[in-house]
Amino acid sequence: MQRLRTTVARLRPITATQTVKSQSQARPMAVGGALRTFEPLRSYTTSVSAEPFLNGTSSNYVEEMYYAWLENPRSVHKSWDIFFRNANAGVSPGSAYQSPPPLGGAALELANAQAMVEAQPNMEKLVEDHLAVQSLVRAYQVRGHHIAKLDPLDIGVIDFDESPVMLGLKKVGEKYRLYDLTAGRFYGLDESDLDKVFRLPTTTFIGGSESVLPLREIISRLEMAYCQSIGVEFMFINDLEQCQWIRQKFERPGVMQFTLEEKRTLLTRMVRSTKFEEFLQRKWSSEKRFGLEGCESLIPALKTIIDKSSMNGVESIIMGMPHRGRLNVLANVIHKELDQIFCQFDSNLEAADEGSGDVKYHLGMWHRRINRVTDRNITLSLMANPSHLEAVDPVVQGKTKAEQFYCGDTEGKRVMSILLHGDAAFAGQGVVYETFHLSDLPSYTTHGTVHVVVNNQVGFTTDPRVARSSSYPTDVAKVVNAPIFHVNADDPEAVMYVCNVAAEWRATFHKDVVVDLVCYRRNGHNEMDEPLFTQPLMYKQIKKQKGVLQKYSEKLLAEGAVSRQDYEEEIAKYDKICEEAHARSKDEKILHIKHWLDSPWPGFFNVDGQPKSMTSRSTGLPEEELVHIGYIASSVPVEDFTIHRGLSRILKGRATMVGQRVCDWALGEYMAFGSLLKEGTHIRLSGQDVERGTFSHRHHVLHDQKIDRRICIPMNHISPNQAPYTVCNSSLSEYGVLGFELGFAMASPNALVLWEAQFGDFHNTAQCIIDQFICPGQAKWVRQNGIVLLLPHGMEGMGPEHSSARPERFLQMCNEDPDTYPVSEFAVRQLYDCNWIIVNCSTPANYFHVLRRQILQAFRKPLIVITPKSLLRHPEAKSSFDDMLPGTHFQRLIPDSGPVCENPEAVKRIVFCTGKVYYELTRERNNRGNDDTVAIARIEQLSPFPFDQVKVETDRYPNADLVWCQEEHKNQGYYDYVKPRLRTTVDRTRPVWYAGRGPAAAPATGNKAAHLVELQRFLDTAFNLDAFTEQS
Ligand SMILES: Cc1ncc(C[n+]2csc(CCOP(=O)(O)OP(=O)(O)O)c2C)c(N)n1
Ligand SMILES: [Mg+2]
Repeated sequence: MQRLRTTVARLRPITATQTVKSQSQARPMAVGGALRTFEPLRSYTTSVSAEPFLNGTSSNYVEEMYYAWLENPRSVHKSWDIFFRNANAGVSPGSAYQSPPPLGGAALELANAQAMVEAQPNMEKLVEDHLAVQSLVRAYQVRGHHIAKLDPLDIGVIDFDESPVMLGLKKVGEKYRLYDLTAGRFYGLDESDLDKVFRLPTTTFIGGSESVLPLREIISRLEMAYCQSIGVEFMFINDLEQCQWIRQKFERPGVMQFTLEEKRTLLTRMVRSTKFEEFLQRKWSSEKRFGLEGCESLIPALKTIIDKSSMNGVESIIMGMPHRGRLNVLANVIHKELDQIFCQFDSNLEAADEGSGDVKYHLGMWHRRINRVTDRNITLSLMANPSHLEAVDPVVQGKTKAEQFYCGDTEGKRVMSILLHGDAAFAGQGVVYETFHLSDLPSYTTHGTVHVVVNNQVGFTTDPRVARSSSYPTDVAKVVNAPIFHVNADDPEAVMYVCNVAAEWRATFHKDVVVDLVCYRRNGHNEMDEPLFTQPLMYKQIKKQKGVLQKYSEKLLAEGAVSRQDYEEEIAKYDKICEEAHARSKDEKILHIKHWLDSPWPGFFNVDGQPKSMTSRSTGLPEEELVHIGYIASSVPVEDFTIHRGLSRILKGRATMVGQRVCDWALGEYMAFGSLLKEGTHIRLSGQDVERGTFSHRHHVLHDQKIDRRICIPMNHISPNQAPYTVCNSSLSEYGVLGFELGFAMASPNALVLWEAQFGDFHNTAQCIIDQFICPGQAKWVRQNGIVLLLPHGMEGMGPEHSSARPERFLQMCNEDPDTYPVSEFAVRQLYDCNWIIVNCSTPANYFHVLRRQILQAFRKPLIVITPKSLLRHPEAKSSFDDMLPGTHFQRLIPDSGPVCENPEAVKRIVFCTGKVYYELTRERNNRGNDDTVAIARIEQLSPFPFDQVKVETDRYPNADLVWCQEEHKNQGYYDYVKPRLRTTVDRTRPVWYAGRGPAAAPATGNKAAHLVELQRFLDTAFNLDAFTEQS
């Protein structure tokens, strides 16, 4: 705990009389004076290289002169010319100076030379002193945050890699000399220089309108700007304009002054934030609520960001946040009715909606209101989220992107996102990094997110010392050059200031920014936890800590900014509001989860929130439309565009297929996308390498072979009034990108949003999005979502990776009862009741239909498509246009239409299968000549299970035994899912046999020969009509 972060404790303010009256900001300095002295000096072993002379990072007039000299050595005085030449040659600044050559006639030359020799020591000292001042300024800008008074508890758990910055006066002999602990060096300035006046570098704004200041004042102002309640971390940003912008926001004298009205508003917000938690504590002392105590200034912080953003034209803000302070944010930021929040504490409340619901501190909310400060409309939505910390981050980004997209907000001026984080989660969860990496990608950027970290310096029971390796929990943000504003949350005015700057930063540069609210957690992790078990010293300190409201109200009362009576009235007023809401909440008997919806879809459902139709329309298309889309898919619809020769062949092949009225997989997908676009449905396909397609089959983006970055997307040339098509290669992330697409799909039901995994097994790094959002989203949050997952799958002898999309996992999470034959066999009803749809199509036509059905049906369910690899080019995996014409549908089951139909009674076996193995089975059947004794039926839609259609097949072949055949290992694939359902279908009157690989730990063998042996073995079993006789 006592791992001190700075030497601040060793320093004491200098007492030397000040010769210049401080012009610094009106805010008082906590240390009392500008300079600190220290003795004895700690010895530092860390060697930090001193800043090299003229290294380009120090920009003052010397630097300007240096650049002028670089361009033209004659443009500067000769003495500087020599100085720079020597310095450039590696001579140290102190030795770089040489007297210049004589300038005039002999006598003059002599006199001048003499004068220069005499002036030399002064000149040298002058240059060195200015460089020293410049370094000093820079040291504060770079490392001032290390000694800012950020921690309300002052227990400093931050451990900096570098020695802490500390400027002070070190006693050397009789003199105090200015010393930089970090650099481990003297600045060449001493006490006697404190009252000397220095020209300020152009890289600082501390002078305000003055260009020169005494050294003492320079230091004082730097301390004021960088070492009070705000620690600004920004010098890693590699953009001079942005650095200058930040400098002027924090350095300009007097920037942190607030009007009386602003202070009162701030106090009111603090009252609400504090009293809300107190009220909950009073009423429900034994309920978990993950209160905000210790970080009450979060509420004014968020409100400030919202006010400022609204002022800058933002109309909609999408927020994501974890448990801490969530109820408070709902009440005081989103303005959820208090009675609706309070009634959530009543465990007897009956649920009015379908689904299992969720706990109160996970629910979302959507609210449009007038922003009182700006008098403009603003929509706020807080996304529902699971317990999994940070998982909601990419989802918020995706939803924000979608809203920006739908309102044509290409620069993020109208829609923005705010993400809240805990300190432990922000540092620990990889999805934070993945989300940051989306922030500047063209198809994923939301043009800047404001991140707010509730940095209470503890995660559950774990200290930061063992929870992260970085100094700050926010270091991850540096990867995108986001400025980080650390602020002591016990200083509400400082909090308000940085939040204003953060919102302005976002509005100006459209880049991410982080506000790190350094605070504490007054209670345990939740209100039931005992924090003293694990954080004894910290909590002793916390127990002594005055609440921030008390501190701030005392400050305003002392300043006379507010009267005691007004303050007390404000408290009483809010208490009354809470009490009245509490009384109303008791009348609530029913809990409507629908009232907690974060993404309403106006107009999509009927007034009762039900689908407008429960019939299934044909998903087929007229022939001329298929031909037209086929033509686009096989052409380059722009002039003078040179495509690769190999691609020309592919396009020619497509044209031939269109001529023959058939589709392969890629063309089937083209037909589905193209027709939906034409009908006005936006399509967004995202994932790694999706533009070309991992298997080089898709080619939705054509690249001009002669002109760099010239591309053509034929899918956007289908028809003049079509919806736009977005196809985007993503960053190499699954968790982040799938979360993003899920969020995009939440914004509107009228878009087909697809995420494709490079190989199906990679979806497991996005498991959290699948398990926590996609699978149970509707049950938890009554929120439908039509996202499509394309998961390449298939055992092709390519080894254990890349073989399995793990269909068993998805199937295991279906909400359907395997032991009950559905009362209603109505396919649409089944779809409506399921939590997600899982298909493994064996034909391009069926893939085409299922994609179209996804949009044409009147409700939304996630669709998991187990997609093929070798079938993309399999000569038999083609569909005739006949299977895609008007009147045709997605086939949940494809029955055998071969010779077995002629005499079904003679059929000895029905082999049920799904996906690619069908082609292996038919080939084997042909080879064996079993065409009239073994029927093969393909279950194309695994979930919801087509009980009715399976029954038709089992009834059709009354003398056949039932076999499930799969290429996956027995403990994987579909067997465990299908078997009980087949048994239920036949009322358990017939056994279900298994033909496939045995159980295994890995999805596939790494040995191609072994793969082929396994394949042949299970095909033998599938067609050996005696294979199961002994077992029966
Ligand atoms: C991904 C994930 N892992 C673990 C947890 C369990 N958990 C809940 S809160 C918490 C501590 C969070 O600490 P921090 O992020 O600092 O937030 P705080 O509670 O301090 O506000 C943990 C580990 C979780 N919710 N999510
Ligand atoms: Mg924490």
